[in-house]
Amino acid sequence: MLAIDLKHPLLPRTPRQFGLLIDGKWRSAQEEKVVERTSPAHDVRVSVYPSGEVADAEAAIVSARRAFDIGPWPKLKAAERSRVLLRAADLIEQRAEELALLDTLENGKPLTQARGEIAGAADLWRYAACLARDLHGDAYTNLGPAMLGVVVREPMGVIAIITPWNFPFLIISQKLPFALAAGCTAVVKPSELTSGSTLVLGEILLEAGLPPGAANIVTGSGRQVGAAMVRHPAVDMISFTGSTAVGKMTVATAAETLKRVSMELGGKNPQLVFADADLEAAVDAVVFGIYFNAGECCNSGSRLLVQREIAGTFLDEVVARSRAVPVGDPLDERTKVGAIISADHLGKIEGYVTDAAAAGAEVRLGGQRLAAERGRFMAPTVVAGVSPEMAIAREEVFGPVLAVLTFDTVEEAVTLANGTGYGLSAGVWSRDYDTCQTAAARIRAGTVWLNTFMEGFAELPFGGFGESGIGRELGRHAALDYTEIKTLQMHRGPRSDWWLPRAQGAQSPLGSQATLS
Ligand code: TXE
Repeated sequence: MLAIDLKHPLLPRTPRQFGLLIDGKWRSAQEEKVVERTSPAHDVRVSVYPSGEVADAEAAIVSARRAFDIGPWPKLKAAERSRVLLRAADLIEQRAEELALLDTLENGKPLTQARGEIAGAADLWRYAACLARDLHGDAYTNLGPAMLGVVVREPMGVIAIITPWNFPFLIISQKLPFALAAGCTAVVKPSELTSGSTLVLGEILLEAGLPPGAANIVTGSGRQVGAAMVRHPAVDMISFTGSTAVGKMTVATAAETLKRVSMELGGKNPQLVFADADLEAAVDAVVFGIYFNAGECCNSGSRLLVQREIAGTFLDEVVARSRAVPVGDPLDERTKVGAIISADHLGKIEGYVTDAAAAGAEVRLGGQRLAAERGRFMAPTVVAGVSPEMAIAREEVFGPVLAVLTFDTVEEAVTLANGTGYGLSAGVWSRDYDTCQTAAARIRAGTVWLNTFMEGFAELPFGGFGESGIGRELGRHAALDYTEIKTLQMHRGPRSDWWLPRAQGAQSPLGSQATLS
């Protein structure tokens, strides 16, 4: 039975109350309804946010539109925008413990891990601040002596940002600072399960000097607030992270007003382990890859594809190390895997394992929820003997459940790797250069890690092929995605090219003389 410490000094005695941020002011929802969040690890009420309605979303959009059309945000010099983003990064660091604790209490992730995410998020705000200073277009001087072509990049406009519950503060920090760096204004809707840290970010942005309306935050359900943002004609672009199902719906609705979309959706990411790999490093990465964030991670390495000649011993070691993973109270600093986000989600995870077993797979470890004094926890689970057509091999389980398949050749490994509709990321483990390069070239995924897994850098683009999404976050592309291109064609010198030909030296009643240059 997992022990949960209800007397932990970091557990709040009373839930924290939040408001909506609209036009630089905090307010309650128009209908004064609220959403209460209970810690999935402790069953204690930790946060209360307004349950926004369509009218709140509309007020936020009007504010963001005004802040874009009238300014001042899009009209500021990049250096001034950059300074606000840098101040925000400093304030994020000053309030890091508070932000990490909120994400831990609302999501159930280990506090030690949440601290790392907040530090990573501050780095993203700084990186976006750098990009703000270097966003520029192109000049074409090769169009002949009479023409200068200038391609300018302008801010895209009002961005609706919709985020999920698995990395609340990190994911908003993969979007909002880049949109702001480009000069856009935003309306943000965090997940109704984990809105706390995003609302604290609102306080930080006001303190950092972001003008009213440049970033608005409306909490509430996806169906009400999120859908209203996607439909609204005054929104120019949607940046969404969440399920593939809602992502597809969002793209369809956004098409009615031809909004730009950036979609970061699910994954069913394989780790390919070849017999010649550094198996010690590979086994550690496999265990990390599936249990990090309790497997509630789009990049989770949820499929292990292992070469048949080492499959037996490698799998034994995966199982042994999985058994040793410390699951428990997220406030305990020794914990590596915390609670599952919701009761429904835990049931869904267990369902995948039950169905796989019924279809003939072998549950080598775990397979069900763990007995705990409070909260909801899933046992680290290893399912072997999985075949490619099983749901556990194709669908995103989003839990600490590893599906194991075997292969003989590089060809077969690549076919298995590409055998789902997703294409977010993959890991390849081999000491052979050719194996690594061949696999990396042929795997259809936005990121391929070679002899490492799930490392992330602000500089490197992140996003998916196929049903894993549209567009890229992070890297230079992130800020460019929030710009619109405008072409300026500038004639210089006297005209020499007339639509209706004119005689050399002919006088015009307009006072000009036709000249040939
Ligand atoms: O996601 P949703 P859920 C996957 C993962 C998980 C599954 C369901 O497989 O098991 O999705 O999670 C908002 N219009 N991922 O239900 O519903 C919603 O309020 C506009 C992968 O939480 O997609 C939230 O803010 N918005 C993923 C956000 O969309 C709507 C991370 C995501 O919620 C909406 C999370 C609507 N009609 C889950 N309906 C990843 N890529 O990392 C909901 N929302």
